[in-house]
Amino acid sequence: MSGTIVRSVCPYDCPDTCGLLVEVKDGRAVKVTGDPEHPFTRGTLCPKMLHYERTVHSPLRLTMPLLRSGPKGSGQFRTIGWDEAIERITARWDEVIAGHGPEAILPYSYAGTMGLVQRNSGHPFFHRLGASRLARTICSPAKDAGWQAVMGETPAPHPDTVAKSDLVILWGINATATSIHFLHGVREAKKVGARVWLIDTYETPTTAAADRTILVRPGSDGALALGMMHLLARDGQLDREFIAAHVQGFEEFASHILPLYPPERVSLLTGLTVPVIEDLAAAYGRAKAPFIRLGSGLSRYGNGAMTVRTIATLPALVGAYGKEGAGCFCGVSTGGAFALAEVTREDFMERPTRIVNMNRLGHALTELSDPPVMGLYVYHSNPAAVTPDQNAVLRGLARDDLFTVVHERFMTDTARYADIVLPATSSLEQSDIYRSYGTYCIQRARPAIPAVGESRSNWEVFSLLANAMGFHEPFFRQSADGLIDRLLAIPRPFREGIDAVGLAEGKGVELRLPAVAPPFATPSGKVEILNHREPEPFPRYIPTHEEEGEFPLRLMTAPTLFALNASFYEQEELRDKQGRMELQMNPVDAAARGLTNGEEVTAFNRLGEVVFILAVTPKVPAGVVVAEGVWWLAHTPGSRSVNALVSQRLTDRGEGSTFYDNRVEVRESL
Ligand SMILES: Nc1nc2c(c(=O)[nH]1)N[C@H]1C(S)=C(S)[C@@H](COP(=O)(O)OP(=O)(O)OC[C@H]3O[C@@H](n4cnc5c(=O)[nH]c(N)nc54)[C@H](O)[C@@H]3O)O[C@H]1N2
Ligand SMILES: Nc1nc2c(c(=O)[nH]1)N[C@H]1C(S)=C(S)[C@@H](COP(=O)(O)OP(=O)(O)OC[C@H]3O[C@@H](n4cnc5c(=O)[nH]c(N)nc54)[C@H](O)[C@@H]3O)O[C@H]1N2
Ligand code: SF4
Ligand SMILES: [Mo]
Repeated sequence: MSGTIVRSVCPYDCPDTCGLLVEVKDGRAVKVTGDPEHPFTRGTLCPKMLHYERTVHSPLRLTMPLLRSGPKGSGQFRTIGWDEAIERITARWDEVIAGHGPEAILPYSYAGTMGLVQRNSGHPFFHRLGASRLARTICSPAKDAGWQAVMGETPAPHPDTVAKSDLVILWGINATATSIHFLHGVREAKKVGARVWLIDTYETPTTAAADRTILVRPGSDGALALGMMHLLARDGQLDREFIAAHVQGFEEFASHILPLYPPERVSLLTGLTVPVIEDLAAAYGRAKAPFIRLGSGLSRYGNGAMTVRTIATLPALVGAYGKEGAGCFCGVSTGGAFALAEVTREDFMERPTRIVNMNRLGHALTELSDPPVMGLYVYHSNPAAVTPDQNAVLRGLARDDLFTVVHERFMTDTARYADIVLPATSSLEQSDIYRSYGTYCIQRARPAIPAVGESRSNWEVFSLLANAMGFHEPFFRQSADGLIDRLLAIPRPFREGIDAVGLAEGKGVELRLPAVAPPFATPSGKVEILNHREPEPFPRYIPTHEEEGEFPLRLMTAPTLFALNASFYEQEELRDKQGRMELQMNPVDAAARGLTNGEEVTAFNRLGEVVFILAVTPKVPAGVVVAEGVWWLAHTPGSRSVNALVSQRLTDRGEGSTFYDNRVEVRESL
């Protein structure tokens, strides 16, 4: 190697939050590898990040601010300078505020970068402005709500403890795509005899990591968990001692709820046969240390929070919580590791402003009044692609009276609708501090290369905007590194005794592990099967939005191995690995419709129509179709991508997205 090696962090919305080694030559990143010293990465990267330098130095990178010169959506722009861009933005915002008040301005951001400073740097600015706030609930608030209803703030076990398990259930997670480093521990467990079950709605690539894969009817996992608990109780496989000491409400649950879920009924609800349900329950009951790794897919339904709540109840019945190698891993919450309020600055808000749910952007842009949204500022998110009800979102973005600014690395589907596009730095060009939602690591990154073109980081742009808007708080004039230093100067129990030298050197270091053992971090100190703070006191099976629906096929909007949400589509090689934008369908469903493999088909429902290339495969059960990836419109066979088929309905708790709770019919494309 002839370049310099610089440590960095994978900025994407992935539970692994890998440590990177970046080889830099003449100010360019030439090679990116996994950091062998990072405790979770252990030197390997996923297929998406193997050539991150191709994203960072892509010829498609935006390098100059742009001003729209054609109709919205046409992608016609001319370059302008930063001064002009900032002047135009603030002048137009002044007009919007004069006419409609500051709440007519809506920020829209999510997780293009996960670094705490860059990700949250718009909050202080928009709080100070008095803009509408965004409820950032597109990902997994229902999962959090479900977990919290039972376990409160109880932390997740260390992900590596899965290696000590003798039964691993990968439940609604395509870990090969979405958390590949977690499988390291799973392989360790297998080496010493653990069995691995995968529960999904179709045969994902993660099937290869499992001894046994079972496919449930979409959204029915809560019923499966109830069926398992019914059998554990019937067969005397309960940990009575643990229940007596550490569980709230079990007796009532056992007498009122569990009798409602005999295997025959659960078979009807889940589509699994009685013997499969019996096998799973018996394996779970027999295991010494059963470990559930719960994904987010099954929480993106009208019953998503209740499903997670029900599954979170299961380990309590066999005393798996607090036992090494056992329990349930939903995700790590290390928010407490940093004083994040120092970044988000809610105190800059004069009064609590309106909150708009990000899943309902289509509604917000087309129907909201009092005030209507007149100014939209999008940063590190691509709502034209990733947000439910694409047709409503695009109708909104096409409004001539809407002033849209998009801060992006690429000319995304959303950026095409902007009045002004601002070029964004990539993670290798900016400073940040990262925590993770899948590991207990934190890591600091400093720029590895100079900014590409005239691109600027989120933090820098908000500093410019704050200055131009006349916000005189010194907060807006500090550097991102200054703010990171400040965060690190505020002590937190999570960071006590950590490897501060390693952290300063840019290494991934582990936080102090919180105890998972009882008493649990719930109001009662127990696992709360009974929870009176919830609208429903006990877990039970509730139907999905689309339990019965007008259209016959249930649509899975699943992740792909070769992209992350709508990111990585700039890399042609990764696109090629996905092939074309496919819809996977069972041979029986294809035959019934006279459809053949490889042809163009149109999937449709009340919300829209999307053209896919049909992939006929037995890996998908009859009655289900699967569309992996969130494609950019430029690469689709038609004019829309999958989220044109996804509704703006929300989850039972947490106001989350319901990406998986939709139905379609499919016909040959004309
Ligand atoms: N390669 C890749 N990695 C990613 C992402 C990506 O798009 N691609 N996205 C990132 C993001 S933002 C997130 S939030 C995480 C999410 O990663 P996960 O936690 O894995 O959740 P999902 O990706 O939503 O869905 C996982 C699986 O749930 C299955 N599923 C859907 N409905 C049901 C159901 O009713 N029951 C069961 N048992 N299974 C069901 C889907 O088929 C899918 O295989 O991954 C991150 N990592
Ligand atoms: N059909 C379907 N839709 C989905 C999902 C799905 O599985 N299926 N997953 C859903 C989930 S779980 C999530 S979390 C959302 C994710 O939604 P998003 O967070 O919007 O999606 P990403 O594609 O991860 O990132 C958006 C953009 O951020 C830009 N970006 C990256 N770094 C920076 C930066 O430092 N500054 C700026 N200004 N821009 C930057 C990237 O170029 C990228 O275009 O998508 C949701 N949508
Ligand atoms: S596994 Fe996740 S964190 Fe690691 S390199 Fe891939 S996307 Fe980044
Ligand atoms: Mo997500």
